[in-house]
Amino acid sequence: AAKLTVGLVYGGKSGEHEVSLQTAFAVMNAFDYSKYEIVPFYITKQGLWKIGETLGAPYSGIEQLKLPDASEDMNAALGAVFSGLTGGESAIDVMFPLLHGTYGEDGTIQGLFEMANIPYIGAGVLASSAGMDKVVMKKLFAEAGLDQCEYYYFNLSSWKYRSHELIISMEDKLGYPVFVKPANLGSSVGISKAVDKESLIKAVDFAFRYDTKVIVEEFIDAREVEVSVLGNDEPEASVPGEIVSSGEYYDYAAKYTDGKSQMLIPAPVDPEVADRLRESALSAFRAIEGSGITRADFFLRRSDGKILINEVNTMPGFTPFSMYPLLWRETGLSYAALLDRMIELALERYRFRQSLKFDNE
Ligand code: G1L
Repeated sequence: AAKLTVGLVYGGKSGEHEVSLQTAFAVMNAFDYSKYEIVPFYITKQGLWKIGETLGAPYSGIEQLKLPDASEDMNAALGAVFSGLTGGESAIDVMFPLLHGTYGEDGTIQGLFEMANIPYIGAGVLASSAGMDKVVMKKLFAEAGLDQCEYYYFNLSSWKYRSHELIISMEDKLGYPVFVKPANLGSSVGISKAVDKESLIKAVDFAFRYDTKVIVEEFIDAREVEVSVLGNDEPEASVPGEIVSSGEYYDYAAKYTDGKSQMLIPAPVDPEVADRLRESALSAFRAIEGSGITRADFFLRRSDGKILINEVNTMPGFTPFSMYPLLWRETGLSYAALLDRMIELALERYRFRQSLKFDNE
């Protein structure tokens, strides 16, 4: 059979540009080149697209991912990729968007692929944007009956004109300490902790530098556990893993480290707790109408052992040493097998949606 052409899209305008390059390099090296050929798409920090030659083998180093300046040929090749916009057939069978943040993870690049009629891996437009907005996500979780921490949110104009009332309501509802975050960011910028009114005001002003909507969450003394979910209409959940901040860790067999913290895989929790975590991860996936993959992040409250959903991530860390693939490896699915499955799921979702009628013909 002919090889499947996978478009690997990486780089991007976000602060995660370098992480994206490293991830793209890992993914590129894991593909089975007897089944796939790769077309690299590099998005520069300025947001410009560059396309590379079709690859039958991985690049030998990360630097090669930074493609040369655009040429006429390159622009023609990009035109062929997006020929679906003018009624043609794309040169790409499936796109793999490896992009973090407000340009790529929030549903915009998924919308571009939808309009160009190209299948793509991972969450669709709705789940991607819902997963990027902490407030929308919490509302969907509440609707699905998932337990979560207490929170409060407001926009910039309420803060400008009614900050006094907001602070009083917040203090009543959440107490201190609290975490203050921009509502719309995937990464950790703009986040700070507040312990009293003065630091709360500072934290809110700081968060408003990154977004026009801010969310304030109660502090929970809890363990952090995560579950990987894979699938479309019948998703499956991995074993849970635990994140332990350095210092807390002492002795555990399967430990991995990502620099700042350690991962315990599987998480040392009772089988009954593990089952409930997996069930909740599937509910969270369904709540945001996920497809392909998501990582569901939970708090296990120390005082009473209660499971609280924190968030889902439709574009989790994805090197072979990241939590998402490691949890699948522990569950019996290798990194390469995971890539195969993600591509299958992308094509399955595309075919299913193709068969729907989108107009009144
Ligand atoms: F497309 C998938 F599979 F959904 C997908 C896309 C992006 C999975 C994981 C990621 N992750 C990232 O892009 C990143 C967090 C490594 C970018 Cl910085």
